Amino acid sequence: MKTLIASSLLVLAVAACGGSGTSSAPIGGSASAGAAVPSAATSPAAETTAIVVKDFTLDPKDLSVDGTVSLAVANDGPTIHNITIRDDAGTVLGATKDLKEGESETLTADLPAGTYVLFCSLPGHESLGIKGSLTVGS
Ligand SMILES: [Cu+2]
Repeated sequence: MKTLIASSLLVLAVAACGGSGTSSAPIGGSASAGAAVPSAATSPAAETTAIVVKDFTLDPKDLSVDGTVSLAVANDGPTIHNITIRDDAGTVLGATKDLKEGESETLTADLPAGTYVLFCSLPGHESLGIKGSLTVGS
């Protein structure tokens, strides 16, 4: 009897967890904003770099940018991931939201020249391989 109760609780817990993870409006990655007006007169430094995060890899893993950091992060795998930037001291300097498969977000940050870590802040994901480096030039 005890084990029966315990296992039904477990099923409930698993169901609740799975439910929150899968229910979502079908927001596709295809809805492009298309509002960016290219203007040569304004800051030419914001060059966007595309990053694909997928279970459990980051591509590319090592990035170098000059000027403003602008990363177009796309999740191409079934596991939710974010991309977070931290410095040597462990201070978080920017992050995307948690992206589901097919979602994307552009992460911009104005960082001093230096080397930073890119990683997913969800538990265990960094050690599983969602980790890379970001070198910011002047
Ligand atoms: Cu992750």
